[in-house]
Amino acid sequence: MTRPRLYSGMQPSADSLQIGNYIGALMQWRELQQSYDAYFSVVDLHALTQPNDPAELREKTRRTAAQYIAAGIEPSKSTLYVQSHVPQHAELAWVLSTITGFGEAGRMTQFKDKSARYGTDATNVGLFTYPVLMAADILLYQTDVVPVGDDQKQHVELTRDLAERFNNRYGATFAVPRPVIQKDTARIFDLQNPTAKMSKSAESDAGVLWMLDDPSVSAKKIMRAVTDSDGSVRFDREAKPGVSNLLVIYAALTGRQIPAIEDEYAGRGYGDFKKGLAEVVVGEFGPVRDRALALLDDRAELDRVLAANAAKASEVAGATLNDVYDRIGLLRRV
Ligand code: AQP
Repeated sequence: MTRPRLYSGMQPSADSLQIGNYIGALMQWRELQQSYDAYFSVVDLHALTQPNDPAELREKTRRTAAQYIAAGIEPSKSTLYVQSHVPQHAELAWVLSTITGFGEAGRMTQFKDKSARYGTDATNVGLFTYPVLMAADILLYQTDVVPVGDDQKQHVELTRDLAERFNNRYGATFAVPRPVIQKDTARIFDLQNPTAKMSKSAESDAGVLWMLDDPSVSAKKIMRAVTDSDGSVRFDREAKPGVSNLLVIYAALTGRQIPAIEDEYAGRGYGDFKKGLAEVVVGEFGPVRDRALALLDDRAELDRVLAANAAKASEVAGATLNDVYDRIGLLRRV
């Protein structure tokens, strides 16, 4: 029986992923690859919507791929590749942009937020068409399921609309994907500013736990995490966002339930709790970090794995794009 297909990706927007990426995405990808025919890409074309130093972008791309593998994505089981290695992504994005309304793209809240933040002059057209490229990523592989955070749900809805529009106009071409929204509990917040999402592009490093941080640095950041003056280890998102965030991290990494952790630390204060969490974090990420660094020590082998996976992805993507070109009436080169 063929397995349903799944697509997801991350931007190579930092030297290291942060543990929100791990808990919110990679841990789930690792599980899902067992039951889905999974495609995981490092979306370097999307990362071009931000300013990049060319050498750094190349480095971040390799590092992101190495961290996928170190976190348990198996390149022999899943198709793990770099987006720009498969040129059909950019080609299909162009076609889809011609059936996307200007107003429709303008309603995307991520674009509205980012363009408001950067100002008109610093907002590029790529940021505007970002969701169209994302639609192309997904539709090229006849994807059934897209695991995303709540913030990306609107982009998957647009993808569905574009797939249905194209199918209605030109006949059944694309599978219409459905989003699988990660649970809210999978959302990790900044340790210093626990109402803001932990993010690769956070302004300050102190609130971000990087997957490739030295273990002693991670432990220090946890010990300095913002809490409150109440003193009890208790989950209350509204009143105790800092402690609640730490509890969510603890529970996600250990697979334990939050009430059991609250019981364990009842009456013991934040120092003990943070020490316990630091041990959990170091225990989880120490081996991941070692594996990622070992993979980065043999770049030729990493590049070979990425090339083989890109070749596999290109076969599927090429077949979809050929079909699209035929249906819309492009004269094919003989
Ligand atoms: N704090 C988070 N908690 C839970 N999940 C998170 N993800 C990101 N941050 C958290 C999930 O990780 C994946 C990464 O997607 P991305 O790299 O395309 O961009 P993003 O969501 O914008 O992630 P960052 O780390 O905040 O990157 P920058 O700073 O570059 O924008 C997604 O599945 C996301 O849900």
